[in-house]
Amino acid sequence: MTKHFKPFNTLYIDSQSILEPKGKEITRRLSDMVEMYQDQEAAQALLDENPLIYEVFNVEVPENIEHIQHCITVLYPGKVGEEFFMTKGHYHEILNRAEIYFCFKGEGKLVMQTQDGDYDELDMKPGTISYVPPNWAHRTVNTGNEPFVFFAAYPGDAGHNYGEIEKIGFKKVIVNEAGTVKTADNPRYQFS
Ligand code: M6P
Ligand code: ZN
Repeated sequence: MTKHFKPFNTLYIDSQSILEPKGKEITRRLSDMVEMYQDQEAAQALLDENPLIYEVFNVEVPENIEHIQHCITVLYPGKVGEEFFMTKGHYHEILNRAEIYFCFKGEGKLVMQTQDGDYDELDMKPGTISYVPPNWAHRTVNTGNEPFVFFAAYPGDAGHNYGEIEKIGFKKVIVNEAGTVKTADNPRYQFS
């Protein structure tokens, strides 16, 4: 008889921010992504405190096309200057791999772009299911005052490509402007 991969449950315990069983965790503090924020003076000033920006709790499954990677991200509230805390953001290494997000706590934006210059963003709140189609880079931004918690699932072989985004960022940045959430042009991005 063929030995199949066994089905399993994972439990996310929101009150403790833990997955059972525990998988690979990624913790990103300001020092891990300081250059990605627009206001470098504000970023440097916050470095002593080095706030925790987000944590990713991965469920361990094989990284191949037969499987579906899935994880919980907890993105904390806060700002660097006027720019809201955000994930680094990435294209998939295999560019045409899609992703699905399901938000269950907090609020934020899902910022997306393609390599040929398309840009889009979606609002996320508890209950929102967001579809990131193939070829779109994606980043989440916490625009609220509480942790923004969402589930993500994507093909097992997708991989993460941070290269270009780590240097330049997305076309747009999400900032606080007099108490409202605003999408502004990213000055580092070349507009044609
Ligand atoms: C989501 C998914 C993960 C990703 C995480 C953090 O949960 O897209 O694959 O790792 O967000 O985003 P990033 O890897 O861009 O820092
Ligand atoms: Zn992804």
